[in-house]
Order: sequence, then structure tokens, then C-alpha cells
Amino acid sequence: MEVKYSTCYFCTSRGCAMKVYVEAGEIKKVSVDTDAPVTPGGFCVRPTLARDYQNHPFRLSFPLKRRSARGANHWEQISWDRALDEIAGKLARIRDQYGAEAVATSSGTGRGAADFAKTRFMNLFGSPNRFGAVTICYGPRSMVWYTTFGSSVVPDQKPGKTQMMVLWGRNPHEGGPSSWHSFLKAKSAGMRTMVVDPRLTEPARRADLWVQLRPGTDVALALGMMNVIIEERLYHEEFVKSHTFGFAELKERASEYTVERVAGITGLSPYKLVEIARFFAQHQPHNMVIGVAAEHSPPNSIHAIRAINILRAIVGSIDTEGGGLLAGPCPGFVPDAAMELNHMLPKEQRAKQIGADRFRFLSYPGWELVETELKKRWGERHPLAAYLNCMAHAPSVFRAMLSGEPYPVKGLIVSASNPLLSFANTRLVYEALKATELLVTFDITWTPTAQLSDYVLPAACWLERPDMGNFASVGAYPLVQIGEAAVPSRVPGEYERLDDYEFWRGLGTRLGQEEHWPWETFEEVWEYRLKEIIEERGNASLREFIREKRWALEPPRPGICRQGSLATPSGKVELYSTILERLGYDPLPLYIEPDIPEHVKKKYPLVNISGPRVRPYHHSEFRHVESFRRQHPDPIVEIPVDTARKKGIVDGDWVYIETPLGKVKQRARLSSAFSPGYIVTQHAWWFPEEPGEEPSLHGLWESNINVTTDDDPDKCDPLSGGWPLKGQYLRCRISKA
Ligand SMILES: Nc1nc2c(c(=O)[nH]1)N[C@H]1C(S)=C(S)[C@@H](COP(=O)(O)OP(=O)(O)OC[C@H]3O[C@@H](n4cnc5c(=O)[nH]c(N)nc54)[C@H](O)[C@@H]3O)O[C@H]1N2
Ligand SMILES: Nc1nc2c(c(=O)[nH]1)N[C@H]1C(S)=C(S)[C@@H](COP(=O)(O)OP(=O)(O)OC[C@H]3O[C@@H](n4cnc5c(=O)[nH]c(N)nc54)[C@H](O)[C@@H]3O)O[C@H]1N2
Ligand SMILES: [Mo]
Repeated sequence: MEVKYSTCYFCTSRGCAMKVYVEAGEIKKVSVDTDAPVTPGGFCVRPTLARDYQNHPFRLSFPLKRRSARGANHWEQISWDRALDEIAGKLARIRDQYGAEAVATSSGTGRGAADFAKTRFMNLFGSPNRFGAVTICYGPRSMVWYTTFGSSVVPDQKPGKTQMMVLWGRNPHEGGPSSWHSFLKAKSAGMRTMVVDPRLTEPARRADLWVQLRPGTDVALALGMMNVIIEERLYHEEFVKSHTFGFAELKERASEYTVERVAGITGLSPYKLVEIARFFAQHQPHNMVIGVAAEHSPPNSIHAIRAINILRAIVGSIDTEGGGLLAGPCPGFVPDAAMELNHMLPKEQRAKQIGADRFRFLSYPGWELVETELKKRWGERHPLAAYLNCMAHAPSVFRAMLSGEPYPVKGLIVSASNPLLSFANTRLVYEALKATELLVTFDITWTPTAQLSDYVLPAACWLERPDMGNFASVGAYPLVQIGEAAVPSRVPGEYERLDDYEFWRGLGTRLGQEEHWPWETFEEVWEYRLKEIIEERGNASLREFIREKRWALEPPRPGICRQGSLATPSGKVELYSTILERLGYDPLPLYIEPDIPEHVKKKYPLVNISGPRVRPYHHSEFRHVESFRRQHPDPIVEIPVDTARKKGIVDGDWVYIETPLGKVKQRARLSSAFSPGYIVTQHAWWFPEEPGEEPSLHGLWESNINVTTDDDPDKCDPLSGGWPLKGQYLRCRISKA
């Protein structure tokens, strides 16, 4: 049996190292490669799925073109050449008639390791309208780092140095094998643990301190903690004095968040709040993982993430051994941003990015200000990938598809995302997709979105391509780790798949972009991007590099602040953000109470915390794999025992969840892990076994919680445009089905 050193991509972007055992082109076994630095430890079940997934009949194998009406599930198999020729022709016609900006792309969790290629294609094509999940996932956290610290912040968990591990709105027990591993290691090394979560999750249960706050109030909590910490002089005076900008202003702002006021907002008692602040300040430095909760809770998303990071800074836990280290790309590596050709998108096209006039933080206005700073430090090889930090506003693009305002959007290429499941307000997304003139889906398996498309194209999965997790390729950490294809992506007569890079290149070369796609294969791309590192190592080829030692790591060091200027406009840690100020936003964190009319609260009394991660699924993926489905067959809604009792609901009942936008059903699990007034619903549920054609679209409308969620731009985060998937805006009511 041959061993292949591959990179797993069954989840978001980490790119864990795998060993794949192959015999006569068949995958026999997959095991974790524990020698490499990025692995899930023994904590992930997904690798065991690889064989079932690879050979599953639900996978896409050949390009398909629809033969009758959209959504009728009648397909004709065509060649890749014909598919790409026809699609390129249609894209060119849309550009001629409406302008390049009338073509948009949709992205998800950044899979395929080739979002740089999508961005490159769009920059060369001339459209600024790439939209995706990053607006509500990781993009905000990333941009907050760059605006506040001029770098990303990476954990430096060291026994003897690190005093505490904090999970803030994050549940790695279900969704983050490596963070869960760190959490357990922290406990066994005697570090303190603290969890900020409205729910008693598994880590909360095991933590020394569980902070059960009212959802969506993290910014108030962090400001309240700051107020106590500043008043009691528990902060790191030396760090604050030497390395931060705007402490006096911050102090004044924090003073507005008195213990009593914050108690009122967060639902914590004043006594508890003081205890939390002191506990936090006393156990420094700490290692913290901030989850997705704040990003899903407008209108406080960006201010909350900023406040949490500022809190870390003032207690002296940033840029210090055992705390959070300021990091950048791996020396010698060409990071994603340098592959995107962002300078090729003309200024007047940038100015057309949909939503960027209103939501300026995570779109060209904010991105350009930050890019200027980062270029001073890293030149072209900076970590500010546009696919992560600069997006069109998805809800506004969907509206443009429907209304033609501010201008028509007629073509959409969906790759590595499943908009009918993952974006809010499914009905509106559905209408928008149907209103396009051209809808192309490039995916690994069938999805409801694929069913609605004009062309459905088969993508190679990680087993079939050389790959690096975009955790490394984006350049936020000085580590690269790469893997090789385990099996071919094309076997004549059996399947013909392209990887994401080949797909975008295939379209680009048909649209006059030939000179910008010099590398024919993904492997050649990695060879180019790793060239300096491979040469320095003395390896003859990428293959040799992978076989010998497939990673390069320059551990980040503390003391960056002391070296002089950070890549922020003031050169210091910006407690007061001059970039937010220039964008016309409040430069200091503040809490905004969501404005919800009383009659709405009365009619929809429950707040929905949607989308807790659950193993073994990853968003809408893997529902079709029988061995996984057996482990978790149904969508689950968690309901507080008292609430359920009042409605006559018992464990296992099907329950309707309803908002003005729609109604879906999930199965009840009674819970006492969080306060009455809330429910917890799973997201991204569909049923591959149900008919693919309309109206079912594989059971799209039955349990998909985004049928009930809202993406009204007025309810989106005023800075980033993130839509509510958690927090006070997401109100609903339930009844027994
Ligand atoms: N209500 C609610 N909605 C949510 C959330 C929530 O908590 N609540 N969470 C949100 C968050 S944080 C995120 S990140 C988004 C996720 O949003 P999406 O990323 O859109 O999630 P998926 O539904 O998994 O879609 C990913 C698709 O990409 C395909 N795919 C996987 N790998 C590859 C590849 O290498 N190449 C190609 N071409 N395709 C590939 C998969 O088969 C799948 O169909 O969902 C968001 N939606
Ligand atoms: N199995 C699995 N793993 C995944 C994914 C998956 O789909 N499945 N998706 C991946 C992706 S794209 C992402 S973004 C990550 C997300 O990973 P996490 O950020 O860990 O997301 P959740 O599991 O939803 O955990 C968020 C926690 O925040 C809590 N919470 C809700 N509202 C609030 C609030 O207002 N404040 C605070 N402090 N906490 C709150 C919730 O109760 C929940 O326990 O998971 C990744 N890992
Ligand atoms: Mo996410």
C-alpha cells in the first residue's frame, strides 16, 4: 500500500495533516498524521468518513447542463470544454450588456484552498461583487485584529507561563478539535479556564468560571470588565503606557459602563460582574479563542470583537509569552493576498461594490485603509486577503438580483458554498437565485442550490488535489503545511473533476485572462508559492518537500510592540481606532440595544440561538453519508424544560419554529442548559434522500432554520453588514407540530 501525505478539508480551513493509504487507486484507510503541526489530535471523527464520501453516488462526477426548466432535475452530461466555453460566453454577454459588476460569486467557509483564484478571476473580469459567509464568519475577527494590532493574534499556550484559557462564545467540543485539545491540555497543566457563553456547554461545565450572559451583550460585558479593571488598577500599566493609543478615551468610555448598568444589560449580577473582572485580571497572561457568536449578533458584532481584544491588550496579554502573539505570514511564502491581483480591479469598479457605501468596515473602504498599513510592514506579501476581509454585502446583492437596484446583477457563480442553506432568509435567496440569467454551481456533491442551477459542475475534494488549509495560505500565521493528492481527480469513464484552481483558471483563460494564469495545475501554483522555502530546504521539488517534511514554521515571537511601529496608523495598539474613525464609525466600542417593537416581542417571545455546531456535520455537508446520518438523524431544537411543558412538548416531538418569514420543524430536546426565553436551533438541515426537483429541492423548506431568519440590511451590523443568526434580533415562537 502506498502512503499519501494529504491535507484534510472536511471542515473550515485548518488543513489538518492526514496519511491516506492507497492501493490500486483505491483509498483503503485514512489516519491522522500526528507528526505535522496542524492535526486534530485524536479528536475528529471525519477522517473515518473519507472512503464513504469519496465513492458516494451523491457526488458529482461530470459537468451537467439543465435540459428543461430550472429546478426540474433534468440534466444532460456535457464535456468540461463545452461547459466552460458556454459559461464563459454567457459571462461575456452579461458583461457587455450590464457591466462586469453584474456578475457575482458566492463563497462559504473558504474551502477548496483557492479563494485567491476566485478573487483573481473576479479582479481580472472586473467585478467587485464577491460575497460570502466571511461577512459573518472570521472576516470581522480578522479585520478587528488588523485595525487594532496591525497583525493577527495567535495563541501561545505555554505551561508555566499561560495562566488561563478563555473560550469566548466558542464551543470547540463540537466544532473545533484543536481548540478542544488545547482546552483539555490547559486543564491538565493546571491553568484556569473561563467560558463566556449563555449556554452550559461541555467546556462551560468543565470551566473554573462560566459567565452566563444574555446573548448579544458581549460588548457591554467587556466594557464593564474594563471599567472595573481600570478603576481597580488591575491593568498592565507599563504595556498600556508604552504600546497603546487612546487609553484616556477608552477609560472615559468604559466609565459609562458601570457595574449596575452592565448588570442590567447582561443579566449578570453586579457582584458577579466584579468577580469576573477580577478573576480575569488576576490570571494573566491568558490564551483565548473567540468564537463566531459575536459576529452572528448584530448590531454589536464589530464593537464586541474589538472590546474583547482590547480587554486582552490592557491586561498585558498581547505580544507576551504565554499570551497572544502578533504574527504575520511565513517568510519565503507567497500568501493569498499576493495571489489575488487586487491592483487589477480598477478604482471605478471597486467603487461599485454592493453594500460598501453603507457597510464600510469589511469592504473596499476599510480594506484599502488597512492594506496601506500592512504593505508598509510586509510589502505585497501581506496577510490581508480580499476574499476574507473585503466582500460585497450578500443580502444587498440578493436584493439587487431581485430589484435591479442599485444596478442589475444577472450572473452568479456559486462555488464551495450552499446559499440556500447557509445565508439568512432562504425565501429571498431562492427568489434572487431564480431571478438570475445565469446560475452556475461548482460543488463536490449535489445540493439544493445545485438543483436550481443552469450548470452543475463537479469539484475535486481534498483527496484529489494538493492542498494547504487557508489557515496557513492566508498568511495570518507564520506556518505553511501542504499535502498532496491521494487519488486522481479524473479517471476516464468514471469521473472527471476539476479542483477549484483549475476551474477558475479554465474560465479565466476563456475570457482573455491567459497571461495571468501561467500555472496550469494547482500543484504548479503551490510550487511557485513555496519556491523560496523549497529551495532553502534544498529539496528538488514540491513532492520531495512534502515527503521529507511538509511544513515550515517560524514560531512567532513576543516583543513586536517594543520594536517600534505596529502596522496600524498610530503604530501602536489602537484602543481608539483611527481607521474606524476615518470610516465614520465610533472609534471606541459601545453597546447598542437592538430596537425591537413591543408587539413583535409579544408575538415572538423566544430568542433563537441558531446554528450551534454539531458533530459530525459541517454546516450543510455530509447529510447524505449514511454512516454519519445514523449518528445524528434529525435536526434538533433545544427547548428549556418549562417552556416546553407550557406548550405540551416532550422530548422527541416535532416542533414548529416560526417567524414572520416562515416556519420549519425540528425535533425537541428538552434542556436546562440555558435560560428560559431562548431556544437553540440547528442550521443547514436538508434531506438528500428527498426529491431533488421543485418544490422539494431535497426537503429545503422543512427544517432549514434560515427559512425563518432575517437578513434585512437594517438589522445587519452597521459596520460589517453581518446579519443576525444569534442575538436579540432573532425572535420566534414555537408550537407542537
Ligand atoms: N442560521 C445559521 N446560519 C448559518 C450559521 C449559523 O450559525 N446559523 N453559520 C454561518 C457560518 S459561520 C458559515 S461559515 C456559513 C457556512 O456556509 P457555507 O460554506 O455555504 O456552508 P455549506 O452549507 O457547508 O456549503 C459548503 C459547500 O461547499 C462544498 N464544498 C466543500 N468543499 C469544497 C471544495 O473544496 N470545492 C468546492 N467547489 N466545493 C466544496 C460543500 O459540498 C457544500 O455544498 O453558514 C452560516 N449560516
Ligand atoms: N462540527 C462542526 N464544526 C464546525 C462547523 C460545523 O458546521 N460543524 N463550522 C465551523 C465554522 S464555519 C465555524 S464559524 C465554527 C464556529 O465555532 P463556534 O464559534 O464554537 O460556534 P458554536 O458551536 O455555535 O459555538 C458558539 C457558542 O456561542 C454561544 N453563544 C451564542 N450567543 C452568544 C453570545 O451572544 N455571546 C456569547 N459569548 N456566546 C454566545 C453558543 O451558545 C455556542 O455555545 O465552527 C467550525 N466548526
Ligand atoms: Mo463559520
